Amino acid sequence: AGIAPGTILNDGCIAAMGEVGSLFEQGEMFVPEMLIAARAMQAGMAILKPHLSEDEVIAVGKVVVGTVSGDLHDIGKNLVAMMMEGAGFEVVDLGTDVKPEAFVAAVTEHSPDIVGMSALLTTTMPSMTATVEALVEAGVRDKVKVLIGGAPVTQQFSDQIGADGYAPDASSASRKAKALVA
Ligand code: B1M
Repeated sequence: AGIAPGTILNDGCIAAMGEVGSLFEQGEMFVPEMLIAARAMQAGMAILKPHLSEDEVIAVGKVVVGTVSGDLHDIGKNLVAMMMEGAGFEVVDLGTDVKPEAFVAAVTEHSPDIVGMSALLTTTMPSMTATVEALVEAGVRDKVKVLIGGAPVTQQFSDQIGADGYAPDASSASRKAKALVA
C-alpha cells in the first residue's frame, strides 16, 4: 500500500501497544491479553524487519544487548537490536532476565564496544545499577560504553548509575550507539 515500514511500526504497532498498556492500567485488559498483543507485535516485527534494515550495512561496531535480571519484556529490546543491526552494528542478543554476571561474561567473550540494557519495570531498574557495578568489579567497565533504555528509564537515572548514554526509543538508541563509538 506504499506505507513506510517506520510508519507501520510507530503509528501502528507501537501506538497499539501503548493502548494495550492503558487498558491494562484501567483494568480492562489482563496479562493473557498483554501476552497475545506481544505475540502479535513480535509477528508483525518479523515481517517488518527486512524492510527496516534494508540499507546496505558496514559493521560499525559490536553491541551486546539484553533485558536486565528479573525482567521478561523483550519487544523494545528486540526493536533496539533490530535498529542497531540496521545501522550496521553486529548485535549479540543475550535475551531476557540477564543476570549482571552474564553481561560481564558476554563482555569478556565478545569484546563489544557497547553494552545495551533494557528494563520495563521500575522494580528491575536496580538490576541496571547492579550490572554497572558488576562491570566495574570485573575490571571491564572502561572497555565498554553502557547504553540504557526502557519505558521507566530516564537520563537522570542514567547519570545516577554512571551509564554512558540513555535513549528513549529504538531509533535514537541506534543514533546514540553510533555517537558512542565515533
Ligand atoms: Co508488562 N508491564 N508486565 N508485560 N507490559 C508494562 C511494562 C506496564 C507499564 C503495564 C502497565 O501497568 N501499564 C507495567 C510496569 C509498571 C511499572 O513497573 N511501572 C507492567 C507489568 C506490571 C507487568 C507484570 C508485573 C504484570 C503481572 O504479572 N502482574 C509482568 C512482569 C513480568 C516480568 O517481566 N517479570 C508483566 C508481563 C508482561 C507480558 C509478559 C504479558 C508482556 C511482555 C511480553 C514480551 O515482552 N515478550 C507485557 C507487555 C506486552 C507490557 C506492555 C503492555 C507493552 C510493553 C511493550 O512491549 N511495549 C507494557 C505497557 C506499556 O509499555 N505501555 C507493560 C512496546 C515496546 C516497543 O516499547 O518496551 O517501551 P518499550 O521499548 C521502547 C523504549 O522503551 C525503548 O525503545 C523501544 C522502542 O521504541 N527501549 C530502549 C527499550 N529498551 C531500550 C534499550 C535501549 C534504548 C531504548 O538501550 C539499550
